[in-house]
Amino acid sequence: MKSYQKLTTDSTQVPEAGEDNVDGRPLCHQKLSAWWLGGGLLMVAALLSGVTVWVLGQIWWSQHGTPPLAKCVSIPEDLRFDCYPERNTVVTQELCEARGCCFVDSEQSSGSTNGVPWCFYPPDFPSYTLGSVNETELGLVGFLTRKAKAYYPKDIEKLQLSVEFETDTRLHVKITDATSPRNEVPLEVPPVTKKEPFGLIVKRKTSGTVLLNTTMAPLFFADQFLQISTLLPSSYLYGLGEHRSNFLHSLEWNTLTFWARDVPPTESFNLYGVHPFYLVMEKTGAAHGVFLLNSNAMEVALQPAPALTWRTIGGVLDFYIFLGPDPNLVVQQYQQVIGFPAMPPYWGLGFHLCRWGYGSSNETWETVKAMRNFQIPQDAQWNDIDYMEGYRDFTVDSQKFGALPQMVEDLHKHGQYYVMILDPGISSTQPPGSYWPYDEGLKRGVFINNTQGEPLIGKVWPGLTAYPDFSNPDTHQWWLENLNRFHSIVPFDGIWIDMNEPSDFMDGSSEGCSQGKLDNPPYVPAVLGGFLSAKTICTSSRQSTSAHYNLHNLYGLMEAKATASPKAIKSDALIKLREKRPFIISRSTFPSQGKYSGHWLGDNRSSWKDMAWSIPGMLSFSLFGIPLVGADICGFSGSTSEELCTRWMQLGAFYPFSRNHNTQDEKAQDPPAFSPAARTTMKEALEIRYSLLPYLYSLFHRAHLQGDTVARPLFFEFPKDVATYSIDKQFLWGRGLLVTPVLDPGVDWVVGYFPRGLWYDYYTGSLVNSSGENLKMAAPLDHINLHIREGTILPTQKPGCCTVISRGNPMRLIAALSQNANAWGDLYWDDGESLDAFAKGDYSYLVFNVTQNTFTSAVLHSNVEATHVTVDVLTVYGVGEEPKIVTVNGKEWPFSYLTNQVLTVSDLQLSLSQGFSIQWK
Ligand SMILES: *[C@@H]1O[C@H](CO)[C@@H](O)[C@H](O)[C@H]1NC(C)=O
Ligand SMILES: *[C@@H]1O[C@H](CO)[C@@H](O)[C@H](O)[C@H]1NC(C)=O
Ligand SMILES: *[C@@H]1O[C@H](CO)[C@@H](O)[C@H](O)[C@H]1NC(C)=O
Ligand SMILES: *[C@@H]1O[C@H](CO)[C@@H](O)[C@H](O)[C@H]1NC(C)=O
Ligand SMILES: *[C@@H]1O[C@H](CO)[C@@H](O)[C@H](O)[C@H]1NC(C)=O
Ligand SMILES: *[C@@H]1O[C@H](CO)[C@@H](O)[C@H](O)[C@H]1NC(C)=O
Ligand SMILES: CC(=O)N[C@H]1CO[C@H](CO)[C@@H](O)[C@@H]1O
Repeated sequence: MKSYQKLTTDSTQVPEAGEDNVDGRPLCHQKLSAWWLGGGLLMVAALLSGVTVWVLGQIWWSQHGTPPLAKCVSIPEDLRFDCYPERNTVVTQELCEARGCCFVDSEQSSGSTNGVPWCFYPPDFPSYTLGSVNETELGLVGFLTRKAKAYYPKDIEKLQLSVEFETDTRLHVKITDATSPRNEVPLEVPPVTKKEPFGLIVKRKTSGTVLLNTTMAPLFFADQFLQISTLLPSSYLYGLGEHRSNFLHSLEWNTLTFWARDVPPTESFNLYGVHPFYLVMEKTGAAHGVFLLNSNAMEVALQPAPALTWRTIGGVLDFYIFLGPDPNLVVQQYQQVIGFPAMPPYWGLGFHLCRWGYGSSNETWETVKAMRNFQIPQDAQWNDIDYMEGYRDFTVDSQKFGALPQMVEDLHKHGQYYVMILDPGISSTQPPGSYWPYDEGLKRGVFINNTQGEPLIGKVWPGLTAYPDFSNPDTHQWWLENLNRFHSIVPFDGIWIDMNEPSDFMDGSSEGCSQGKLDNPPYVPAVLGGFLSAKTICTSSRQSTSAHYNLHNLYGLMEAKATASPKAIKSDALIKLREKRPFIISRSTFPSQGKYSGHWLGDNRSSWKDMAWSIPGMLSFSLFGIPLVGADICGFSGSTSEELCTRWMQLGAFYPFSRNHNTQDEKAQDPPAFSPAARTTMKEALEIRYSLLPYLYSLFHRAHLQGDTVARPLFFEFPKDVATYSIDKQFLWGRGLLVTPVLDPGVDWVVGYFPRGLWYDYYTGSLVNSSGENLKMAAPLDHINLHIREGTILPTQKPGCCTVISRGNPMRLIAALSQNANAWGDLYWDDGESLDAFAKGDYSYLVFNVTQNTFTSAVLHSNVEATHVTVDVLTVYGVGEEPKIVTVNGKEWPFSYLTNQVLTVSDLQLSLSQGFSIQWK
C-alpha cells in the first residue's frame, strides 16, 4: 500500500515490476502487469529483453486558471515548454495568461521561439486522463479523456490509446480519436504476430536510462493541433530531416519544421523531404530511435533539458519506438517498419554526369564523347529540362534535341545509360488535341482538384500546369502510359523526378486558395513563407484519398511509387526496361521512399561550405533508409573553381549516388572542362570508386536485405567512443573504409579522427595504430585519404570506362589484418539488373576470411554470374614478418613482401565461383 502513496505523490519513483513494494490489482498476464493506484492513476509495467517499460495513467489534470508566479519561476529554464509557439505574435502577459500559462520574461532570451520561452506550461496544465484499460493481443488499449478545454479549437475529448509490444525491440504507441476516424498515413506496415508488453516511461533495465518520459508537459489533441513532449536521455540526437544542419542536432531552443518545400537548402528552413524519425545515443553507448508516423505539417521543438516536443496539425500520434540497443540495429528496426531500400542496378552506382543548360543533344553528346576520350569512367548521362519542348513532360525539343534518340542509342552501344528529368506539373495551356498527357489526364480525372472540383492550376517550368493526383490508382496507369509512349521515342534507363514537393511558382494556385480551415489552420508550424501554400499548391485542394493538407508531404513518395512500380515496368511498352530494376532519384522524400528511389540533396551552391554540408545530409539519409544519396558534385548554383571541384570530385566519388550536376549559365564543371592535372585527379578519384564497386554493391545488398547503412557515421561502428558522436567531416563505407576528405581551400593536409585500433592507408598499406586520436595527414590536391579498418577484407576490381567493363575485370582482394591477424569480408554478386535476383536465388555470395596466416574464400551460394570473374591479386596489409613460403590451394606460389608489412600474391587467375585458400608461413 505504501507504494500507492509514493506513486501518486511522485510519479517519478517508478518501482521495478515484481518488487514487493508494488501492490495492487493485476490486470494482465505474466509478461504485462498493471495496477490501479489511488486517484485514478494507472501503472502498467512490463519486462522485456533488457528494457523495463512503464505507463503512468494520469499525466496532467487540474483546474484552468492563471498559475501562481512562485510556481512558475520554480520551473528551471531548460524545462520550460513553450505554451505560445505562434510566430509573428508578441507574446504579452495577457495573451499568455489567457491560455492559463506561466509568463516569465527571462532576461537572456529574446522571445518565445528563439531561446527560453517566456510563456510556458505550469506543472498542472489541463490535459488528458487515462481510464478504462483493456488488454489486447500485444499490449493494451485505453481511453484518454479531457477534463478541461485547452486553447485550440475542437479538442478531441475522447482519445483511444493503444500501446503494443510488436517485437522484442519495437513498441508501438498510438493515440487517436476514439469516436471518429482521422487521416492516417497509408504506409504498409508489416503485420505483427508476436506478443510482448509495453509503456510510456521507457527505461533500460541494464543502465537505468529513461528513454521516454512524457510526464512533464501536457498532451494536446485538438482537430488541428496535436502536441506531446518527452525528456531525452542525452543531447546526442540525430535524424529529423530534411534539414540542413550538423549531423548532431543542436538542442539550444532549436525548432525544426517538416513540410515539403522547394527551396535551395538553407539552415533552419523546411526542405524538400520529411522524415519524422530520430536516433539518440544514450550516455552508455546504447541507442534508441523514435518514428512519428504522421504526414501533416509539423515541427519538432528541441530544448536543452534535453527535451523534445512534437507538434503536428493533423492526423494521429502514431509512434514507433526502436530499442536498439546498437545504432545499426535501431536503423534496421526502423526499416523493418517503413521497408528496406530497393537494390539499385549496378550501373546506378557508377558515375553520373548532368547539367542544366546543355544547349542541345549534340552538346550533351559531346560531353559524353569528351569523357570517353579522356577515359574518365562514366555510366550515365543525364538531361535536365532542356530536352523538352517548352519544358513540357514527355516531349522532346525536336530542334535542339533532335538527335536525342541517337545519342541514347550510342550510350547503349557503349554500355552506358540515359536518365532524364520529369516534373509532375502537366502543362494545361496547349490547344486541345495537341498534348496527350493533359487531354487524357483531364478525360480520366487524374488531376488534383480545387475546392470547386476543377483541376487546380498552378505554375511550374512550362507555365500553367495541373498536378497529377498520385494517390489515385488511375493516375498511376495514366503516368505509366505516358512513360511508355515516351520510352518508345527515347529509350531512357532511369528517371529523375524533380519539383515534387510539389513546387508551384504561384503560392497556391492561379486563383489563390480558399480561406477555410485547411488553408488557414489555427496553428501554422514554422514553415518558410509563414503559410502552408507558400510555393506549393493549396492545402485545401482535393486528392482522391484525402485533402492535400494531409497528403502534401507524401507527394514525392507517391510519385516515386507510380514511377518505380515494377508492376508498371512489366507492361508491354517498356520492353527495354522489362524485368530490370528501376533507377529513380527523387527530390521530395518521405519514410519508405527508399523502396522506390534514391535522393540527391538538392540545388546547392558551388561553395566549400556546401560541400561540407553534404556529409551530414548524406549520413542523415542513411538513417532514413535511403542509402542511395549524394549531393550535386562541384555544386549546382554559382561558379565552381578548379580546386573546389577537384576536392568535390574526390569526396563525391564516395557518395553512394555520385553525380556531378551544374546549373545553366555557369561555366562547365564536367571533368574534361578542367586542366589536365585536375582532370587526371578527378579521373583517379572515379577509378578508385570503380575499383571499390564490388564492395559498395555488397553494402547495398545488405541495406536491401536488412537495412544496414552504406555511408555510415563513425559512431555506428564505435558507439562507446563519445569522440565519434559529433563527427560529420568523415564517414565510413560499411564497417571497413574510412573516408577523410579535404573540405577547406588552400590546404595540403587534413585532420581526421581515428578511433582506437589499427587503420591501413588504402593505397600503400602503411599502418596507423591509433589510441583514439586526431591525426594530421598529408593531403595534396591529387589525394584523398582513405583508410581500411583492421579486420576488413575489401573486394575490388580493376576499373573500366563503365561498369559493363569493370564488372568483367579481374579482382584484387585487400585484407587488412587485425591486431590478432584476422580479417573478414564478403561479396554479393549478381547480374546487376534483374528484379528480385536475390529472391530468385540468381546470385553468388562469398565469404572471405583470414585466420592463422590463411586466406580463405568460401562460396556460400553460387550461380553462373560469378564464374566470369577471376581473382588475380591478393594483397594483405599488416603481415608482421616476411613469409618464407606462400601456397595457393596447397601449391607453392611466388609473392612479394614490402617492409611496410604488405604481402602481395599476384597472377592468381582463380575463379571466383570456387572456394580457394592462400597460406603464408
Ligand atoms: C519524468 O519526468 C518528471 C518530470 O520532469 C521527472 O520529475 C521524473 O524524474 C521523470 N521520471 C523518470 C522515471 O525519469
Ligand atoms: C474495455 O472493455 C469494456 C467491456 O467490454 C468496454 O466497455 C470498454 O469500452 C473497453 N475499453 C476500451 C478502452 O476499449
Ligand atoms: C548534331 O550533329 C550532327 C553531326 O555532327 C548534325 O548532323 C546534326 O545536325 C546535329 N544536330 C543538331 C540538333 O544540332
Ligand atoms: C476532380 O475532378 C474531376 C472532374 O473534373 C473528377 O473526374 C475527379 O474525380 C476529381 N478528383 C478528385 C480527387 O476530386
Ligand atoms: C598498437 O598499439 C598498441 C598500444 O600501444 C600495442 O599494444 C600494439 O602492439 C600496437 N600494434 C601494432 C600492430 O603496432
Ligand atoms: C574462416 O574460414 C574457414 C574456412 O572456410 C572457416 O572454417 C572459418 O569458420 C572461417 N572463420 C570465420 C570467422 O568466418
Ligand atoms: C542555391 C543556394 O544558395 N543554396 C544554399 C546552399 O546552402 C547555403 C549554406 O547553407 C545557403 O546559404 C544557400 O542559400
